[in-house]
Amino acid sequence: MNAYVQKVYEGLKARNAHETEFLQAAYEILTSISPVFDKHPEFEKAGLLDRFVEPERVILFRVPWIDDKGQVQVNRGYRVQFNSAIGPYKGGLRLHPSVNLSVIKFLGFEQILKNSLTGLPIGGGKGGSDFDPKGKSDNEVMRFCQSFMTELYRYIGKDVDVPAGDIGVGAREIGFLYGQYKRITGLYEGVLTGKGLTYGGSLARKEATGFGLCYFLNAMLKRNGLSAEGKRVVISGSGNVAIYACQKITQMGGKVVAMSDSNGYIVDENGINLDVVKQIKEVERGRIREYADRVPGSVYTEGCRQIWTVKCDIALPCATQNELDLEGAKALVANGVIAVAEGANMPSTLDATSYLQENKVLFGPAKAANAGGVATSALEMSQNSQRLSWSFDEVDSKLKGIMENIFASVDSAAREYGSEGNYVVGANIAGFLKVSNAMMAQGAV
Ligand code: NDP
Ligand code: 2IT
Repeated sequence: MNAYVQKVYEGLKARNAHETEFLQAAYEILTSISPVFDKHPEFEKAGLLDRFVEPERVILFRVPWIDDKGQVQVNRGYRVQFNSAIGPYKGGLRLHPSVNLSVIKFLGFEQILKNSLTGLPIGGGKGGSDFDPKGKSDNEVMRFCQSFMTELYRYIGKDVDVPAGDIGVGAREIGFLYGQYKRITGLYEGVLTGKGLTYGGSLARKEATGFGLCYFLNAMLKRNGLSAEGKRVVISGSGNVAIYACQKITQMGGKVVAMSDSNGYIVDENGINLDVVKQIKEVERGRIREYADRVPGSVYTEGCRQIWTVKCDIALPCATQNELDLEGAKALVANGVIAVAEGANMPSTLDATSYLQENKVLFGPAKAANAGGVATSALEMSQNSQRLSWSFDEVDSKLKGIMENIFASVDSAAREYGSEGNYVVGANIAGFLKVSNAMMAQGAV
């Protein structure tokens, strides 16, 4: 590693020793972009990396709300405004009991480079809470969202910071958050993305991350003389990203044989019936095990980590961070996997990623492969500013073009920096070049 990069990383480690997810993301990014600092010694004098690894602002707040029994509950809310060099902060809100500052900082840090890769003018941010939406009534979720926004509203705005969905935040939560923002500020503006179609949402935003993942995968396969046609596919998760990845890869001729949730996974050798998954997950908010009760011949296994032992050609981790570890990577390689593309953020551990790459598995890293969601969010922002709505096909074809451009720039940055075929290095460098250029131009801020 470049000596300056190493020094910054050591300092980061000392200051944030307990932030394991953040340090994991930072280690991968800093290792990848190290050669850029060899080429640009002027970056050190400008303290560029010292600034890049510190969020511009961290907002941490109390979220009190009243449950259905009349009892006051308190959660912790976060918004990390990491980097605004190339545009207003942009990134999702996650509601999950595992949320803490380390998780939000890793997501925000990744988001800077992901948003840069889209080619659109959006900076990096992320937020959320340790609130668990599972088992809560609609009214409880509404009261939580209203309380969360009552604190957050003063820090966001259509040209300041534009949150969106992530784990546990979909159309229902965005609606409650939007209503409260409007009520407090009196502004009808595109302050959130992923909105409902009747109040400023964009067609194809719901589908965008999963579809975009498949467009990226397709470009990566094509570059290597391959295609998704006739391939066996395993997808972890059964939420927003997993469902629309399943839909698109099936259209591309792939056969999805397994999906999961945090309790376990199902295998259906006939190919997943996505209508059943949508009914269970989108309509009933149920568990994936119910699929086996409804689809004869399918099998449910308790425990989600073993999903990687299901034989496949293509694996799409679409659930959460570190869900694919070295053991999982070994099982995939032993079964002849040819490609892994990350729908979730940082789903592969560092050693899993290295193992897959060493074994010549095509590896599409999250910040490139799942950028279709935030890219389409930026398209939603454009539509809101214009006060126009584009058709599904118009948004979808822009999304496809963006994902193909992302692959091309990742591929060429990897080559330019002597790491041909290493799309992790390519994504980190390509994303960083634009942000570093903007930061240098804007002076020591
Ligand atoms: P959802 O809440 O819709 O779905 C999440 C899925 O992942 C569920 O199946 C959930 O299972 C599973 N999951 C969540 N946490 C865990 C865990 N700790 N262990 C095992 N399984 C878990 O979220 P999304 O589909 O929106 O997000 C999935 C991933 O994609 C996340 O990493 C997110 O950051 C990333 N992403 C999302 C984008 C978007 O536009 N929504 C854009 C880019 C990336 P269960 O129901 O049992 O909790
Ligand atoms: O991780 C992500 O890119 C998202 N959750 C989507 C962010 C957004 O602003 O659409």
